[in-house]
Amino acid sequence: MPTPRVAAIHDLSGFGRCSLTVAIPILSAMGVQCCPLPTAFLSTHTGGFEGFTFLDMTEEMPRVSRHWKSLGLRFDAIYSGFLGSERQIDIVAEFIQDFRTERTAVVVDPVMGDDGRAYQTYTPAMCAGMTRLAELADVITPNLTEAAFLLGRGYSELPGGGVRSPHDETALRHLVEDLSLGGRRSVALTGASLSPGKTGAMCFDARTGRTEAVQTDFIVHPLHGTGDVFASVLTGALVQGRSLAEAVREAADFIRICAERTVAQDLPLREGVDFEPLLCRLMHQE
Ligand code: PXL
Repeated sequence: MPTPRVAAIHDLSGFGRCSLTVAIPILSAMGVQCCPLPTAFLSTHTGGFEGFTFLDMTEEMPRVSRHWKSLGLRFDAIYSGFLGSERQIDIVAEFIQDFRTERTAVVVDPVMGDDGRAYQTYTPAMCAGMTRLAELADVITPNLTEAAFLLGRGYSELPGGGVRSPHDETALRHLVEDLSLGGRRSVALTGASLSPGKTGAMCFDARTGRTEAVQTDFIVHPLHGTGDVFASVLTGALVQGRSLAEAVREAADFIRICAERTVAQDLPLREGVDFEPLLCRLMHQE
């Protein structure tokens, strides 16, 4: 099988393990070529650090896209995450329209917020734009906060009022079905807990029409960047030809072992998931 290729549209945060500093090593370990299209360069991520720098890459992105187009590049997946400005919504939408083929998986991680609140740099207009962008996706990977934003619902209207877990299974199933836009896109809703001490994802697979829960042991919250680790492993597994449920299982299990390692060392949660020594677990023998 030729090496699959993914265009990864995320920020590059120098410290704090998220976005491209997670996506590039994870996809590489999985035997997937990652082509980064940075949305911003930050000194750290915006969750739990003060005084971070932020270089907006909006102007550069269409230039990169035009060059890649002139080279005739093709991607097995287009995977987007944290965006740096409202204008980037249209730039990423155009990128998807330009590069999407029959065999391209479009994975939109609708990064907007957590714990019921938007991230510091996200405006209401960006959140509204993210909902439009996510309509182009084959697969979305929201957390519960992002699910509320996508559906225009209050966080407190979600299963468990957003904050209490475990969540009601029927309510989670209805939620992913609502997020699927009538079965048009697949959904992996993260942070879904079906029983005490467990967490994982509730999935809707648009290919089969099936709704399925994937659960693993709950280790700790809030561990920064778990959403990025999840969506990166999921994207890697999808381009390797796995089903949505198999890809979600691999992502959830990898996060669990990384979270165990992070907590065992008592590392600051804002420094993210201590995943590097565990990358070998994502490698498959040829
Ligand atoms: O993990 C999501 C994320 C990605 N990139 C940046 C962030 C965050 C969440 O805070 O700040 C820069």
